[in-house]
Amino acid sequence: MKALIVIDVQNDFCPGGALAVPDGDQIVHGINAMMSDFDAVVLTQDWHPAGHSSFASSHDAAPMTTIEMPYGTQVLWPDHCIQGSSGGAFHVDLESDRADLIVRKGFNPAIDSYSAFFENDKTTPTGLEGYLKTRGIDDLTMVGLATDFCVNYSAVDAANLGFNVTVRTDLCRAIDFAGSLDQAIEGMKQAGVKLV
Ligand code: VGL
Ligand code: ZN
Repeated sequence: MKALIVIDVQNDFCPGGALAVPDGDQIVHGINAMMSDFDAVVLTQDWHPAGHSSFASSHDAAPMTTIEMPYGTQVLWPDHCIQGSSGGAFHVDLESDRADLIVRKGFNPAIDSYSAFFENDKTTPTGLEGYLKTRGIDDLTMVGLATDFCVNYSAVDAANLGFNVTVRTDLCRAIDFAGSLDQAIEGMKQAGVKLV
């Protein structure tokens, strides 16, 4: 059984949003067109409380700088995807009604969560592994935003959990900050993720 995992296709990651990914909105129609090819469609939604610890504004720091957190280095982002805000909503053209499951992540004020499977401490699970495995799903295709952060972390975790993982790079877009895209591609390849 196979699932399409659609990562964070939300207004704040699209042009005009708080953490806009270049051309982030260009993938939406291609993603909609794929949905009927899968046994399950899962959407993820970055979903932070106001004042989240991944926000530069919470540390009196400039966006796109880094700090050390108890779980490792954390990039500090502009405020984005605040719970219930229009920036946190899915892109209006994404056919979100077709989702079997919506996974929200990043709701813990003290820990960021790029991956759909684990928070950035790499131990706190979101529950998605259990959902997929209990539905008999072993094959995942990932698309969405951003290639070098949430798609990357989700794909590597999924491969490490034993799923067969393909990333459709044509249906992803990257932030590409300080070499993050090249690093992400290398890391995904090493984890056994198929990039097509
Ligand atoms: C993401 C940075 C912060 C993503 C989420 O969806 O790639 N990036 N929060
Ligand atoms: Zn976030």
